[in-house]
Amino acid sequence: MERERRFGYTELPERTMSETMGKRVAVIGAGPSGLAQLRAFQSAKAGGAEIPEIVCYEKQDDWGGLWNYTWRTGTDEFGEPVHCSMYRYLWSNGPKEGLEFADYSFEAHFGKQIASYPPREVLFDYIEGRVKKAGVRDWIRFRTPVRRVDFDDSTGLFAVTAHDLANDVESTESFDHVVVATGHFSTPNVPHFDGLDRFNGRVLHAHDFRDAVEFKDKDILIIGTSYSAEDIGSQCWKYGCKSVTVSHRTAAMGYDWPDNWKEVPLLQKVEGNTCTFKDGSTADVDAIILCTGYLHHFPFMAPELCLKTANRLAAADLYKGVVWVDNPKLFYLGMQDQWYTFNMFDGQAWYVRDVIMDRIEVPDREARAADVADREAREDAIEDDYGAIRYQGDYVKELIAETDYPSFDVDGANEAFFQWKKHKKQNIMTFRDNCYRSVMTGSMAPVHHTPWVEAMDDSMASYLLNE
Ligand code: FAD
Ligand code: NA7
Repeated sequence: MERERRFGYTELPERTMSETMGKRVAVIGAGPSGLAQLRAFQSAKAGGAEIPEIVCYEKQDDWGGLWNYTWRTGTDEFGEPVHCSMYRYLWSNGPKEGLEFADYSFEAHFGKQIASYPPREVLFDYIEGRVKKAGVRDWIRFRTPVRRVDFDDSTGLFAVTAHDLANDVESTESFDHVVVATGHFSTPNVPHFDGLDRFNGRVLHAHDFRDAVEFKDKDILIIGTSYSAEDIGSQCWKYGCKSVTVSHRTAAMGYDWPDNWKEVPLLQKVEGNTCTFKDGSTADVDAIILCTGYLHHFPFMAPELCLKTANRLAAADLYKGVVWVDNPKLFYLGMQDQWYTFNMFDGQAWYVRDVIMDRIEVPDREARAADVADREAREDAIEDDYGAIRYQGDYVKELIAETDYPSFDVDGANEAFFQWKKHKKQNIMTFRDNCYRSVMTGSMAPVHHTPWVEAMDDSMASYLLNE
């Protein structure tokens, strides 16, 4: 062990070279994207194909990625940055009919159709159900963060260095392919505002928000106008905060908010508890929650392999949204801004699997770069959110058409998103009371037994009480 730590190299076991096409694949992360990759390979194996040896490295002690909730913030018991950005009482912010797996429906998992906006624990259970059934847990090395990924041009192999935290051993292994599936909503983007260092209350980023009850009877300021801002503000309102002020950089969200909400321009300065905004207006607040998004952050990737992209639909430097333009043996999953999630990750994972298994040929570098440029140009021409949903739906269609991932009615899933947007516009505090039809099974979701504003219990037991 000591030798491994000092010299940092473990020989590839001979056994593996004679098995499974002789290839080894490292999957980094066992969240929804990484698990999609494991399920993709397992489904090929179940179909009789010889698959590569798969090693999945996971930093946390369980799978599920962001859906694996922890009360911890900052660093964990090993001094690692806490991955979790989720919080208690989080219910899906979009309809489940848009994210359903095509090979494992909600009805198949729960034995009945369930309402359309499940809380976190319910979605965790659903994600876990598919991979438990697939039997891929043994492929995962838990509590093993990847520290470094390098590529050796002379051997055509990656060297992946990982730290087994429980045994405190660092070692390096060789792989033919690396799939990075570490997510991009975990490392907070934290801007500075004048006077924050002297603010007489709590300042936190959405990444560290865990429980709205903390803000009961408080006046809160939220910076940002996207999903975290909207949902954390709504949670705090639901659990009894005194007022919500939302400060925007670009534009207000413009929903018909409750009376104790207001939307204001960007924060300029903080003096004591008084916040001054760009239009000169002020608000006295007890806490400031920075819902200012996240950074794509891959400190373990060698610079020439490291994805640098804005949070957009056409992520930079990824052919077909997944293949690293400069080295097609390297893949990134789930790096796009997300309307579609779980079934898009599946489309990506099945595609990556087939590239690795030589079922799909990747074109030369010039064609790969042209593909990225085309995706960017088409994204730049999108006019509104409806266009963005169609764009990402088309991407899902494109991927699944090239593999044996079960085809599904993507236009129908788009329609669920369109309805969701309309329902939010109608009433931002009741949109989760609506239900939609599954494009996988054709059945309609039941109306949940309790309107979202009154449902304080987010447990799975409570959610599944629906007939
Ligand atoms: P993650 O879920 O982030 O998983 C990445 C995994 O990689 C983690 O398990 C992590 O521990 C591991 N990892 C990270 N670094 C390393 C390393 N160096 N070595 C080894 N392992 C590592 N999507 C929806 O569809 N519906 C929602 O309602 C919804 N709500 C959301 C709410 C919040 C607050 C956030 C932040 C996101 C939400 N999302 C939602 C989007 C979310 O991005 C996806 O649902 C999904 O979790 C992305 O999966 P992933 O596997 O790509 O990334
Ligand atoms: P997003 O969707 O990336 O949004 C980030 C928000 O933060 C957006 O409104 C930005 O405003 C705002 N922002 C970013 N930097 C600043 C600065 N410097 N000042 C003011 N405002 C800023 O992140 P979310 O956390 O909301 O959502 C991420 C995921 O979590 C998502 O998939 C959800 O499902 C949950 P802009 O509009 O750019 O002016």
